Amino acid sequence: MLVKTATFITSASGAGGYPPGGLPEIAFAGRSNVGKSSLINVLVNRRALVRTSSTPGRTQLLNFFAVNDEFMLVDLPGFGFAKVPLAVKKAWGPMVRTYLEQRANLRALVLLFDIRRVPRQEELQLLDWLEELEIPTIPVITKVDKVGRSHRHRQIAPILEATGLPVDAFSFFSAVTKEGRDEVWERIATVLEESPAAVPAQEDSGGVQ
Ligand SMILES: Nc1nc2c(ncn2[C@@H]2O[C@H](COP(=O)(O)OP(=O)(O)OP(=O)(O)O)[C@@H](O)[C@H]2O)c(=O)[nH]1
Ligand SMILES: [Mg+2]
Repeated sequence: MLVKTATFITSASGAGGYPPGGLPEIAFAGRSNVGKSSLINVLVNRRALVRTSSTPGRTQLLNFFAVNDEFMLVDLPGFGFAKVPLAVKKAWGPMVRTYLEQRANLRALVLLFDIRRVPRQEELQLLDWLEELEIPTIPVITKVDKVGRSHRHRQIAPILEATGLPVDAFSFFSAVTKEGRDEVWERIATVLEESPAAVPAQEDSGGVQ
């Protein structure tokens, strides 16, 4: 993917704040601190298009970024950080679920798993929603630089077991070494090529074109 431009468009919490849905979208989800924002920055070759943080729970809104004015990357709020206020924790489910249900131009969701962690209920919940709503999923195991290559397959056994997905379903990624960048782009490009058109006119929306 040749990234000519990558531009922050807007942040939103609810559907009223989403930008017009004329471009296809790829969303990124996963627990707080898993590396969603870092992955987006590596994809678009920018050190800080998306703010990253060693304090988990920083991104508590949906953030929309346009690439080449052709499609959007959407950084979804993370979940599962203990020190986040209860109100914020409770907001995560409806915020993400509403986006997944209502965003007709969503083409796929990149779901990140930390190579060192066992998936929890929220990751599995997300996988259920994606299946229910028939949203194509690109599962990515991140921070692979933290584990020696020879330990990789042993390390991911709990992820395979919890998700029920085969190892081939996952792309391995590191924001440090940039391993996996091209593969993740390829998978995104494939999804975009399969359904490049803008949002089909919707009965209840007055026909966003
Ligand atoms: N070693 C290593 N560190 C990473 C990698 N990706 C992200 N990090 C670090 O992990 C921390 C969190 O990264 P973010 O990209 O901010 O994570 P996030 O998922 O966007 O987090 P929230 O916005 O809080 O939900 C930062 O300190 C990053 O530098 C990676 O591939 N390898
Ligand atoms: Mg983030």
